[in-house]
Amino acid sequence: MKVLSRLQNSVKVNGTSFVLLIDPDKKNNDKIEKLVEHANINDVDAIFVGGSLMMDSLYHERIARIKSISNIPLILFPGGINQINRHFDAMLFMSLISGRNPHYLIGEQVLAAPIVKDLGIETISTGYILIDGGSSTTVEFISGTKPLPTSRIDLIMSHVLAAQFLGMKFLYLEAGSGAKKRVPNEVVEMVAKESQLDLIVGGGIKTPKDANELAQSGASFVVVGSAIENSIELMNDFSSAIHG
Ligand code: 1GP
Repeated sequence: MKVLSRLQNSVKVNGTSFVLLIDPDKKNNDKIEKLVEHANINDVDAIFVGGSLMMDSLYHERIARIKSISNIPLILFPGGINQINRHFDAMLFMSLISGRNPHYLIGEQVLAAPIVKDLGIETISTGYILIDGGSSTTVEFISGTKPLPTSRIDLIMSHVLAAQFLGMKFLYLEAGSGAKKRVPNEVVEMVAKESQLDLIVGGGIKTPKDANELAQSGASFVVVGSAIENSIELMNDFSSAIHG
């Protein structure tokens, strides 16, 4: 079964899925194997791998290593085309629709498309929306786009509906890695209620309680990166909080 159908079925049957985000930068070199081994036994539904910046040239070796020890679907959450390789089971084929920088709306995708076809990686069409998380984030800086304010639910909903009408499968509400404030429950509730997209929520989710609230609010996928990178022993608590 394709990764997209597998993930969607799991959400339908089991409710909200738990996604572990691994930043494959060298700062995590010693941690990566541990993270994957813990994920294998803590009911993690998918692993996203991605980051805005890579500070060394060993990225592709790290992905090969992750793939070789993981029992979980490995999905590229791309920061750029240089992160594509044959080790992924699928990739989020994303457009940063909350911004107006043409390079991240369609430029990167055009450069990536022939490589993706050549490698035969499954693509999951995803609308990516940056939401203000109370601090400036790397993704904001690199993409040169401003996040949408949480008070402008009309603006957020217009972007969400545009993604739906364009035929995207997933909608990623992103506060940015390490954000001060995660996406608020009310925003997730509204988007889940008013759209038919599978909703991924991530950025600044610091506690299992936060993750549980987002699952209750209607997120299909809750993504946790930094909090688990900092305290790997929290993985099991996050898993229980998200799966309910
Ligand atoms: C970032 O949504 C992810 O793209 C995860 O963010 O590292 O803050 O969990 P954190």
